[in-house]
Formats: sequence, structure tokens, C-alpha cells
Amino acid sequence: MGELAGDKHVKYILCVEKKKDSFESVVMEHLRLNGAYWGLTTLDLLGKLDTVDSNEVVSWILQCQHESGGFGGNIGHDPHLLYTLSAVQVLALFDKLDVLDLNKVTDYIRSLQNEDGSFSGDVWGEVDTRFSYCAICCLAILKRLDLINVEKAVRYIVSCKTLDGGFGCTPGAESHAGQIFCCVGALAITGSLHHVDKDLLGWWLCERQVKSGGLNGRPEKLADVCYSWWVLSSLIMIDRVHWIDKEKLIKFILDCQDTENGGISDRPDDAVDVFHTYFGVAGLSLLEYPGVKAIDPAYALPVDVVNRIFFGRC
Ligand code: GRG
Repeated sequence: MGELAGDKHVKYILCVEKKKDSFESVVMEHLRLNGAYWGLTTLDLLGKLDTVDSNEVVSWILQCQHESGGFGGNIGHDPHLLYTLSAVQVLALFDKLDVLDLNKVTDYIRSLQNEDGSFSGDVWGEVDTRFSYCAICCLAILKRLDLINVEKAVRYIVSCKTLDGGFGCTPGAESHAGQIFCCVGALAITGSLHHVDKDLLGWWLCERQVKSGGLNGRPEKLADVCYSWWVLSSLIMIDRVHWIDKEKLIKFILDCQDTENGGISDRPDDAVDVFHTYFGVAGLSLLEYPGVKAIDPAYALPVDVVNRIFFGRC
């Protein structure tokens, strides 16, 4: 089996960041804050966050904040919970949460909770359990979960549970590994994992592993490196990660590397991107791959960052 080409991946991420007119940068222009979270968390997991000028990043993030308190994907873009979570996560990585006007950002998040406990992603009203996760994760990091109705939020997430033990994006929608991460993560953060049928969900999740060792996101779909995160983190949170073949999954992720120019792709021999590079490295972190820092499966942040937030400086 090959090895993780960590230095190459660091170089690849730093390069993508510099090439502002490259194809990847242009197509990611509207979700650059998500890209910053993927790239910077990968650098941190590989022990190289200090190669980045944190003041520059923090000042750019603050320029992405809208007067409503939410963050857009880039300067001048509309605010959304998806980017607000990335902003909070990146500030947490750099230990810079104190630059935030707490009331402003938490008022924005709180304003998006609906009567049934669900969350809209932004003022336009789309509802999805992804947004429940974003809101709950953000407020937990900011230690302001008391500002929303957690009981109703949990009840809404539980109403999205499916017959196979998984979760979908809204009540009645099919199970999808990405949504399962969001629901299980939100339930873990709010101390509500007793609502999950762990054996039933664990069985569905471990069936996501296909012959190549990779994981898919739902039955009959192709394996994709990103599910190494969505599926594995969920299995860890419900204590069933020993139900998959870890060695085969490590091999699949390593096979998706561009060992010459760095970066990780969705499947072997495809083009690499920052999204899959993050999920590959984060997956290896969950698999305790040597040389990669540990990541927290619920907060999707390095464990030392989570410890700093909740237990003080380390
Ligand atoms: C902090 C890690 C983190 C996440 C924030 C945005 C979010 C919360 C979670 C997204 C969860 C999700 C729905 C992930 C799935 C992404 C994905 C690869 C979707 C592709 O769906 P299809 O139907 O792909 O195109 P398949 O694999 O089913 O063919």
C-alpha cells in the first residue's frame, strides 16, 4: 500500500489558494469560505496551519460578514448558514473567535429557526437537516445553544428518521450518508443520541463499503472519498466503526491521491480538488492514520481545537 503524501497535499492546498484565476478558484468563488474551511482544516490536520497568515484570513472572513450577522461565501455574497458555520470553524482553528460580535452572529442563527424546530438556510427559507447541523454546531462552538429551542430542534431531526435507521433532509426523504452525518452530529452535540437506533443505523452505514474498500452515500451508488468522512464520523458517533474494514478504506483513500502534484480525488485516477483532499485527510484522521492529527467526528474540527474551546487553553 502507498503512503500518505502529506507534504504534497500541503503544497497543493497552498497553491490553489494562490492561483486566484485557476479553474478551481473560479468555480469556488461563491463558496470560498467553505473552501477556506476545507483547506485550512486539512493544513491543521497535517500540522501545517502556521504556514498561513492568520491575520489575513481573519480580516477576509470579517469582510464576508453581512449586516444581518450571517456570513456569505465570499465578500459581497449573500449570507447563509453554510458559510456562517465555516466562518466560525475557521476562526476557531486560529483561536480567533473573540473577533466576533457574538450577539450579531447568534441573532442571525436564531432568526432562522422555524416554529417546528427546523432551520432555514437563509432568508429565502429552504429547510434541510444540513442547516439544523450548521446552526447547532455554530451555537455550540459559541456556547450559546440556549438561544434556540433545542428540544424542538431535536424533535424535528428525529422526525427525519427513516425506516432503515438513517436520516434524510426533510421528513419522509430517503437516507443519505451526508444527511446522516448532519443529524447524528447535531444529536451528538445536543446529547440526544438515545434517539438513534444504533444497530439498525450501524448496519446501513457499514453496508456502504463496496468491493474497492471505498464507501458510497446510499445503496447502488459509486464510492466517493467524501463518504469516508460522512459515513465514518457517523459510525464513530454511534460506536459502530469496527463494523467496516478499516485497512481496505485506508487503501482506497490512498489510491485517490495525486502523488506527483498533491491533492485527493473522489475516486482513483479522477481530478483532485480541495473538497476531496479535506475529506480524504479527515477520513484518514478518523482511521488514526499515523502523522495526521485527530479530528472530532461531531464538530469536524481538530480535537485539540475542540478541547481548547470547551476546556480552555492547551
Ligand atoms: C462541517 C463537515 C461539515 C459539514 C457541514 C454542509 C454540511 C454541514 C453537510 C453536507 C452533508 C451532505 C448532504 C453531504 C453530501 C454531499 C454530496 C457528495 C452529495 C452528492 O449527492 P449525490 O446524490 O451523490 O449527487 P451520490 O453519491 O448519492 O451519487
